[in-house]
Amino acid sequence: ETPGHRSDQRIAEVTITPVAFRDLPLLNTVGVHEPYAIRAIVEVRTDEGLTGLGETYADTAHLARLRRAAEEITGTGVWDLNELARRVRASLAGDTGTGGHGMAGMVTNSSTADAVLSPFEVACLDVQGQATGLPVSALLGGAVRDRVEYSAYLFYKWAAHPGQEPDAWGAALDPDGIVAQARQMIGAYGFSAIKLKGGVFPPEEEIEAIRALRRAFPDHPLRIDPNGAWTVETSIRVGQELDGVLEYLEDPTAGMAGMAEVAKKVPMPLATNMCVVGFADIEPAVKRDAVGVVLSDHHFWGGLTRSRLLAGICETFGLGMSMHSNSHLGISLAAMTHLAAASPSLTYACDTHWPWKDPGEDVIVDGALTFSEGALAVPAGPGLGVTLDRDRLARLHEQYVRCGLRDRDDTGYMRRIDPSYELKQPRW
Ligand code: GKR
Ligand code: MG
Repeated sequence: ETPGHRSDQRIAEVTITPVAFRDLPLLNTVGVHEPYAIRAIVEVRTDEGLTGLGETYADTAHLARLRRAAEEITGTGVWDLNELARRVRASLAGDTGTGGHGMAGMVTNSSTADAVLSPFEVACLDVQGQATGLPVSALLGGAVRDRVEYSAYLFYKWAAHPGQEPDAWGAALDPDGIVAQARQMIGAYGFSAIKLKGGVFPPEEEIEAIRALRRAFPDHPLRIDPNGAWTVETSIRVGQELDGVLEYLEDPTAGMAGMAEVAKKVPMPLATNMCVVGFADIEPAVKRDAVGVVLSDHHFWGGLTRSRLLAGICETFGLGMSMHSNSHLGISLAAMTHLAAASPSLTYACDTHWPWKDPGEDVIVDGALTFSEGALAVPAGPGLGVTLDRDRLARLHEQYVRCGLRDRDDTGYMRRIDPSYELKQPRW
């Protein structure tokens, strides 16, 4: 069936809507998640009237760049992704700012241009899919799997944000709390791999949590990610102690040189979304043998086609692939799922923050993405396969306006709660 859409459609109008959704007090090595997470929803409308969707960070500097790029890309053909990238780069000329990456200081040197390009590229692919009747996974080279596995992404957390009623997850501040959280999450979603966000408590306590998870879930691959909180020495000690227990050790220490040192001395592969964050990082990482697994993330690798390029480069050098996540909504989850489906070497279960989101809060119509046995079926309809719900979009935008949060700041929020809190890297 040919849907009969024009192949020369051009971008006629771009709308960028910042939204906020409730988030829980999840702890990490730079602080704690604020009561709201913010995202920007991008709509690209063509001169034929099709609308493609994208989702990205909404921090102030990033929003301003998105708006500048939106003006510049009007008139671009939706199939001309090279021209789209050129125009996005042109819109950033003279912009040397580094802020606005939406990652609370955990990923700071990724490419600004790639982060700005990403939601527009995803939206163009969504349009291409609608115009051809093909799912985005087909446009990326074809789905090699029809379900994409995700992992149970565990966080140490408080029972509630200060002043609020305890949430449905309760506190998780020790090994028992982490195991209880894993049981609850795996019970609800069926995940078959587990990741623990570390860097919060002394490494001995986090090792104990991993051992407790191993006892409770003997067959689930396990990972820990302290976001670079450990020295080289600590990382090596943790890696050696968890020999045979971890499937990979994610960003134990900050910086390529340290990662390379750790990689030589620990038995398991090192994974990263902090030390290889852009194309320029690949050559030094390969030369030094610093990492074994790259966590891709289309939000800062320039969109889906550039993430496929990354996957090809990783394959060439024998690097494994997994996927990184930040607090996100359904448009991102759909894009992540199409990308993972079309990336043959992405064989690890992907990260997602999805379970931490209130299921009632999203910008898409329910039903397109439903977890079963820890995986999502790859949407088979045209494009991304998700539909914007305008009432929900309006509600989450209003929430953005009301909540007043304009930049993710896990450290600032933590300091307002505990003025003695210090940012330290390495922490142990
Ligand atoms: O949500 O606190 C968090 C995570 O720590 C996130 O911001 C990281 O970017 O999940 C991420 C990671 O794997 O490093
Ligand atoms: Mg990570």
